[in-house]
Amino acid sequence: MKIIYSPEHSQHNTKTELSGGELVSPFECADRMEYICKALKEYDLGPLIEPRQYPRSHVEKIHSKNYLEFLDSCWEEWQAAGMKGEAIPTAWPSRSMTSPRIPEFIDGKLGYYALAGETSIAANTARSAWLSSNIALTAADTIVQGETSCFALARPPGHHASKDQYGGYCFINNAAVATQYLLDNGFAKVALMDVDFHHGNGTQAIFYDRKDVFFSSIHGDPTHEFPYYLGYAEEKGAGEGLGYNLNHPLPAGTSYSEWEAKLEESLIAFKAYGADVMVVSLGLDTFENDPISSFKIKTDEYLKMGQKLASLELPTLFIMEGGYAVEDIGYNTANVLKGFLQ
Ligand code: SP5
Ligand code: ZN
Repeated sequence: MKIIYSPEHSQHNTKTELSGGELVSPFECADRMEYICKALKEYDLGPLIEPRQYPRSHVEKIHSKNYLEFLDSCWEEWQAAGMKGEAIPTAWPSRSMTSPRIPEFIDGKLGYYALAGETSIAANTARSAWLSSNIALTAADTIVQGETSCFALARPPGHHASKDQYGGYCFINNAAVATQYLLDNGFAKVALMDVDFHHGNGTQAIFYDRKDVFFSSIHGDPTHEFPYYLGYAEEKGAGEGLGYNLNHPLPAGTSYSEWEAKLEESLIAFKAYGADVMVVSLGLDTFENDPISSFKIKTDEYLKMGQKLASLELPTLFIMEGGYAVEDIGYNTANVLKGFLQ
């Protein structure tokens, strides 16, 4: 399986994450990629290939122009305002303040375009986000060219990013950009399976009223887990998209066998839908020792996850999302791909 990767991701190297009332070193860190590359190499899973650069128009089909402009200029504006630390929002257009106006000062813009406050922005964050989307596009192109599987080894991740909001460590929704590219290049119905521990709120929102993408997610119950405000089982799609959104919120302590029963349901729904390609938002934060999550999947069980995903027998594009047990993420990721290829 071709693996699309660039070491340039490491330019997104923020120092702070607001967590538990403290500024800690970010869970979503560059080291994650080192461990993954090492394990993929050890398992001989495929060649690492550099991404190509695609026109911005592919990303503009998913994200609004004003949001992308904000992303590109945020760090300069924050610095120009004399702020000392990394860019973190502190005020939001919350339920009691609903003016549609977008503020002009960076502090107000940050709250407008952020859906959470844990994700800091610094020099090169935007650059790395764009590079990450080019990795997803290059991988999608590999599927368009006829390969039956490909892995977009990208960071920062994407599935929390919506049309015009960042957060949850995500800026550009790589899975959504890749999905749109597949639809624009010969595929008709995309099954988008999000296996990250957190609900893929951004991806769900982007495709919620569309029937050309069936989004399904298995995740920590949002009554107790980030992103809290989306990801419930009653969210089934809207308009033409009604019936093409399937959420499986699960409690803390969920084991692999309980998790797999939900994956089975999603795969059955994808088959009935008639999907001709699958995109997997591959988060490894379902691991038993993940520092910010609460499922109990073991390293060996990721082989079964890969095998199960392969049973759908569709061309499959894997896109890297979360996973924060840095020393284990390599083997967990490699096992999914190895199981898929078996
Ligand atoms: C892509 C992805 O997996 N994003 C996850 C974003 C999670 N953001 C909220 C993190 C809350 C962490 N709480 C830490 C508790 C540590 N004991
Ligand atoms: Zn996650």
